[in-house]
Amino acid sequence: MTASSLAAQPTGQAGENKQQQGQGNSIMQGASQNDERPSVQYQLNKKYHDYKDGVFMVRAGGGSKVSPLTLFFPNHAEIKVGEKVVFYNPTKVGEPHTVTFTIDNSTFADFVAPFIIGNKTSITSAVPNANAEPIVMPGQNGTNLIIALNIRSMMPTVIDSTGKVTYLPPNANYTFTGTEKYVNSGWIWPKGQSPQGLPPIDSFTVTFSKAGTYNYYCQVHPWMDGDVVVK
Ligand SMILES: [Cu+2]
Repeated sequence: MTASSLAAQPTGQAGENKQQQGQGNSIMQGASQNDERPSVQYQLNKKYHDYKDGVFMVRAGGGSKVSPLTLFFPNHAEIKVGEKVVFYNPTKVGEPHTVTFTIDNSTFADFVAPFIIGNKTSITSAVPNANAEPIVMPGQNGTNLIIALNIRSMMPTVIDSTGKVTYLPPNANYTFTGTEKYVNSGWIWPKGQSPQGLPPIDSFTVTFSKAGTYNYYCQVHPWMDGDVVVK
């Protein structure tokens, strides 16, 4: 729209626009708790807690098909020693999230990483005639590099105080001792929406056995973060 067409707008039309805005607002006031619009979700984050019988539910993501949300709801949980937090993904489309506790910064993990392979290694798609080829590029000393998904991001993974790495089954139920360097949920998908070939993870349950503040974030959307305060 140009400035001249704006100026030419009859005053009656501007009045109609105002009326439409007013109707929109009145619908929002009557929104239900299942409403996935961002404005409603932000309000829920402040007042909505699903916490009973020692289990605190945290939504990793949410939102509608056209506006998936990259936030934890609520992003602050307060529980008692020995209680659980269950993280799950209620998004309407297949958008994954992780719940990642990086207590020792040297254990930071990205979801893709370069790996060294011999330059004679040939890589062929496992699916004949698939429209797929991995990223391979020259590395140092005559090697090649392949870019691959990082299992320590995709799968539930724990690195303990000695550096020992343990992979947990999908939908893991893990008890945090408070001495870990790294605890990760793996990629949590909305139930039934994990892509073929990836671990079908739709939740992560953590029992906290020691008082403290536990900060976490999402590896896929690093601006998503939250904490669990255990008293
Ligand atoms: Cu995320």
